[in-house]
Amino acid sequence: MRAKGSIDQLAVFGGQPTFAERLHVGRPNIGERERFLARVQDIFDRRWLSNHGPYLEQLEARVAALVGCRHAIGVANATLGLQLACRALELTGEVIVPAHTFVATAHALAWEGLQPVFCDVRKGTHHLDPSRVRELITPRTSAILGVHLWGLPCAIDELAGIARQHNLQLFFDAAHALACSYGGQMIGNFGALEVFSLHATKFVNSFEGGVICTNDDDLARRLRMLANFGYGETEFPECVGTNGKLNEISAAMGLTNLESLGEFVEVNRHHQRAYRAGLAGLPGIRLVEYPEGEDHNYQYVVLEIDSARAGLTRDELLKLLVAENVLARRYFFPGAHRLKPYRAADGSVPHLPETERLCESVLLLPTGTAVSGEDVARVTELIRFALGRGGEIRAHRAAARTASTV
Ligand code: T4K
Repeated sequence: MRAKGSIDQLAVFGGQPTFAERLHVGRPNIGERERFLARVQDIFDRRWLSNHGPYLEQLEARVAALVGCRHAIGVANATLGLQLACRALELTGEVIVPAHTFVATAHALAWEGLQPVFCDVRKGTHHLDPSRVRELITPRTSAILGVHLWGLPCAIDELAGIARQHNLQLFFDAAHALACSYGGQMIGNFGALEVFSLHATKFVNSFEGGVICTNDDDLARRLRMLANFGYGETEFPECVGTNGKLNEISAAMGLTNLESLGEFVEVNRHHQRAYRAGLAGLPGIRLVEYPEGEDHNYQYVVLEIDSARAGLTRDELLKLLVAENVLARRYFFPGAHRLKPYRAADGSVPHLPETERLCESVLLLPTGTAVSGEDVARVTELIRFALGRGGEIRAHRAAARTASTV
């Protein structure tokens, strides 16, 4: 790793990349390997590979204890978890959802024959704007699906008030929010149900996986039945169901990683602080904050770049970083409302100004246990170097372009 002395040393202009190996956003955290491998042996010895095995039971009990909820139901992934939720809640017609989210949130609805109605986020947050939610309610609306993006809770109380007033279901995509709290209570206890992701890129992973949490006994029973081909307590299926089960290897991985949760959070928190300190005072740069007094997993380092003040646009900075082997990510660009499956036939898109602004300005930086403190220091140094020389970099690029066309 080498520090840059001048802009022609930037990799984008032909210099040596700062990092010899790529730094990723979403590199998996891996807990105690020996413990996981012992569990794999156990699975082989027991010859119980799936269908509600003992490791799944342990995983579910551990998540329920962490969240403090009555039911935690392990599923194959969070997307399927959201789909099962739509079925169990018997949703119809339209569901109000943010566009500033991973496309899986919208896909889960569309896959279930529901229409996602994209809503803007509240200024200063990355979450559903309750006042805009109200405006979008029609006679066809059956539910509001909030997303706790970056593990930060959305406006749960306000959304619950709206849902009550209009007799709508309220449930949450909590893919990012395991081990996070809202008003001192753990996420997983709000709305009708909440769905966590245990995908490889999440801070606690089970390779692929998800967990649905609810305090509603009847809903839990229906969710389990739907995820198991419609089988309930009897010999024959009670309804049409699917296969949403989590296998034992995944459950063992999830369980093993949950045992290291505290350590993962600590590393994430440490990196979060180092990024904040390293980027402090840079004009046009804001790091999304994790407020004191709540539990957070700190799994995302979310940068907002105001290009007018920062000297470079988000995409210019991204290009520079990628050339240096820092694979920062534009989560989520473009907004779900602009993606092909959700664009109107006439090309029109809903008016979501705050979502558009975020989609143009957000950049996620690498964190987690695969990233070292020294890596974080180098990345912040690189960003400071680049943003302090925005004008020079643009001029250099323009000159290089002119030279190549001569
Ligand atoms: N709701 C929200 C708000 C979500 O963010 C997600 C998923 C869901 C619902 C659905 O949850 P699941 O059904 O997946 O349980 C990734 C993940 O695939 C996805 O789970 C995640 N959100 C989303 C934010 O990110 P991509 O398309 O960005 O993945 P990919 O392959 O580009 O990987 C991301 C980075 O991680 C890369 O730099 C490579 C690195 N990586 C990835 C994997 C899988 C590794 O280093 N090792 C790995 O094993 O979607």
